[in-house]
Amino acid sequence: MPDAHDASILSAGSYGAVFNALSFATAAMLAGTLFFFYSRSQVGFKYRPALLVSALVTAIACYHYFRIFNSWIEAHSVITTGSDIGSYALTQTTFNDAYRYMDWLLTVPLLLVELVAVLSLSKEVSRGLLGKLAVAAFFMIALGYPGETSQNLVVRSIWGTLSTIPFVYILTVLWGQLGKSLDSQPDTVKPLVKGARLLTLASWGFYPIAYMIPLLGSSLSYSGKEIGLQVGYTVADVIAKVGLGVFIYFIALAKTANDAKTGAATFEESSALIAA
Ligand SMILES: *C/C=C(C)/C=C/C=C(C)/C=C/C1=C(C)CCCC1(C)C
Repeated sequence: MPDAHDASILSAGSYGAVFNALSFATAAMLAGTLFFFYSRSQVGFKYRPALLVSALVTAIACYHYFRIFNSWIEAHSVITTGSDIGSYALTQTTFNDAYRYMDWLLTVPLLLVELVAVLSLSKEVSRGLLGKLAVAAFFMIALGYPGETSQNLVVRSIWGTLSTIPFVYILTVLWGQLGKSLDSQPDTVKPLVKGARLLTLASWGFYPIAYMIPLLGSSLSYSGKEIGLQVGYTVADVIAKVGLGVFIYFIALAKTANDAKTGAATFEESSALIAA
């Protein structure tokens, strides 16, 4: 039985904070999936794939959050005797960090598809851009993982720094390309594109910050590190996936309305919109 000085004990409040964050994210991802999937019919045909990709991202994340949530439960058990009664101790089952990284390997390239779709580039140019960004995303995630699973803070810092190189590359390219696209976006769409750009920068920027929390050193308890990391990644995930999806939905809606006005919509679309 662990004693009161055991660094790996979680208070009921700390355990609950992560438990609730994971549960909330599972629900948010499910709600996002249903919303993005069923709102496709409200936008023009060419914008539907982007909404479908949003739904795929949240569906994949919903599955992983369900697994992470269960892993969190299995990795801790409530202490029933002694002075720490009511707190939580680690069990023999280790909490599985790999679910998040597996999730990112799938969802980050799909989020890049959503963001590049907003640019309305020609097929060839967007394919080339997406290829470069996807390769960078792979390295960002693959280089972060060895640091995430290491207990050694020096090792964590080195991998974290290496992972930051492709990370900065991705954000710089996206920021520039989205900025360049503003000139060709309809007026009603411009503020939405700016919003999507800011939301992406802010939410993606949150991951390396959460990653650095355990680097605050030995002064931080197991519970402090684990809460910072898990709640931090969870909040960032909900904003980066559901939040971006909502922006993509509004961008698609505004572009659909604009196409109808300028006559760029197909005949079927125009009549469907008039009927609606
Ligand atoms: C839906 C999931 C998303 C948008 C995940 C994004 C993840 C990152 C931007 C992760 C970045 C990292 C660094 C820049 C350095 C430290 C290691 C990572 C992998 C946490």
